[in-house]
Amino acid sequence: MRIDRIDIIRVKTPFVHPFETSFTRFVERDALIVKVYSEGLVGYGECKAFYAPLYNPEDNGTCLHIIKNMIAPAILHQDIVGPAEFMAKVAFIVGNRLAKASIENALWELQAQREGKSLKTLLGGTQDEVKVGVSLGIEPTIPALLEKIEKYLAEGYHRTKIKIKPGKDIEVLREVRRHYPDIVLTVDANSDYTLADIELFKAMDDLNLQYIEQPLAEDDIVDHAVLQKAIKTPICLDESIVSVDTARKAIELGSCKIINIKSSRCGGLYESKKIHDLCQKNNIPVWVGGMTELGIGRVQNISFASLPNFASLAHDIAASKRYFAEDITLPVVDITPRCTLIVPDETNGVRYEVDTKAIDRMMVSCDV
Ligand code: OSB
Ligand code: MG
Repeated sequence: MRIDRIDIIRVKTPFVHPFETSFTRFVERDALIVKVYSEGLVGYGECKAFYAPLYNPEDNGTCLHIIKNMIAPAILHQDIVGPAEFMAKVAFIVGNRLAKASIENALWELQAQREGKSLKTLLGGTQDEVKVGVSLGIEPTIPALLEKIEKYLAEGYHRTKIKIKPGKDIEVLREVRRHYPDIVLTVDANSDYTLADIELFKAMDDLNLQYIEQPLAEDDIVDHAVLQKAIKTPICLDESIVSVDTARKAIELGSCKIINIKSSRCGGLYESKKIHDLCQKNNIPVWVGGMTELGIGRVQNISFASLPNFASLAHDIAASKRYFAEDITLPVVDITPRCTLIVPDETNGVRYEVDTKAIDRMMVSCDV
């Protein structure tokens, strides 16, 4: 497919409720949407970067620069067979995976349109619907958190994940467990601890957590291996896994028993499918992580989650209304009464269109 033109649209929209993690308190989603034009078709991609480099090393400013000044010149007016060839063409750019993934995602969309196939079919998905979990931010008080847990349990969410940070961890978790002895419960530390906190994680073994997500620093897969050997609760790596190679090393070292795959963090769906396949071979269950996506990214996550090794665990792909009052797909992503998401395919009539009017309403700037 010939790449004719790329637009980069910056949008902003408020969260319905501020989302606090160990690294920031998000009040709005500030995002880049890319629009790739090819031979009369348009493919959209959502860049998952945030307003500042607090979770990933990239942010919207660096992604805008890399897409506009490095990726676009490398592919404009060229014929590119698909995502694999795109990744080879931009391999000279070190890192910058979120920027690459946004364009890569748009190329998958274009390929789906050209071949008249769903993204699920292109990727080799096998599941018709996927299970949904909720990720809850840090709340000012335990009662406020319990209220949120109650709300999402009532909606049927299959797993409750709680963000923790030093000082707001074990007591909060014990209280949650006391109120809800049987729910599927996980925690996400977003890299805010070190091996000096090993006793804290040993204490968490009593809480029957499904996993502890990313307790230590992003580049600490050696320390994660030490921690995993010292505790029974499975460690799930998020930030540490940025490529099939980092996944292989983490598995070989025994740094985790579960991996959260965010395709954006790994440069796109092409690389991420390889991680999925590697984990399947090694009996490492995977689930699809979230980046508080708008609809375009959210829908792609649903299709990715249809791959077979994603079947056992719930995903951070909530209903859009968990984060936003307004979104950029038609229809807006919503859960079934079973708290699942139906994977769009050629036969089931589930289709999402981009709501271009909603994008226009949220737009703050546009680079062509
Ligand atoms: O660590 O999984 C994370 C949100 C922003 C940045 C990092 C993370 C998260 C979440 C929310 O946990 C996932 C979602 O519901 O989109
Ligand atoms: Mg995480």
